[in-house]
Amino acid sequence: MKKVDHIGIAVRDLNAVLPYYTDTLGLPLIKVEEVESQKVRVAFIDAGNVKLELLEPMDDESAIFKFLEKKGEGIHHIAFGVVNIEQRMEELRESGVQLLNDKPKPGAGGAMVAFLHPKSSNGVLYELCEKE
Ligand code: CMX
Repeated sequence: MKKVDHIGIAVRDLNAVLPYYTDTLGLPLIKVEEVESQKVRVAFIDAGNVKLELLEPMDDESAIFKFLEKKGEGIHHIAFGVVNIEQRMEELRESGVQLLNDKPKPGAGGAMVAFLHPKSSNGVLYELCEKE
């Protein structure tokens, strides 16, 4: 793993929470985008050494919708930057880690992403993310 790239935070209403981050906490907004493959609208916030990814569900099929229903707003996942995602996935599989994707999927910011099941990561949903 290179380092933590971002921390994912589930929110019900992106526009409603953004001023807390940008005005109250005074953190710069990097960008807002829709990630069709994950059915989420996301905002990336620059928190210095790490980014915060605020995730709003686009519909009730989104994993974030289900998370909000069960657990409410809060920290959803931690994403590690990796250099070669396919290789890293294979190594983790060989170590007995359960992956939630067979292959990497397109994620936010043009990255390729894959998730590790929280059941095989001691209760934490981890994401691997490879950027060009
Ligand atoms: N962190 C930690 N544990 C989590 C979790 C999370 N974010 N989401 C679910 N869980 C736990 C549940 O609490 C549950 O545990 P218990 O059985 O002890 O109650 C277990 O995982 C299964 O949860 P579930 O609600 O029955 O299963 P779901 O159908 O909600 O699936 C998960 C959960 C993680 C497999 C699914 O959300 C998934 O495939 N996630 C990967 C994709 C994703 O999260 N996309 C959104 C982010 C996109 C982005 O960053 O762009």
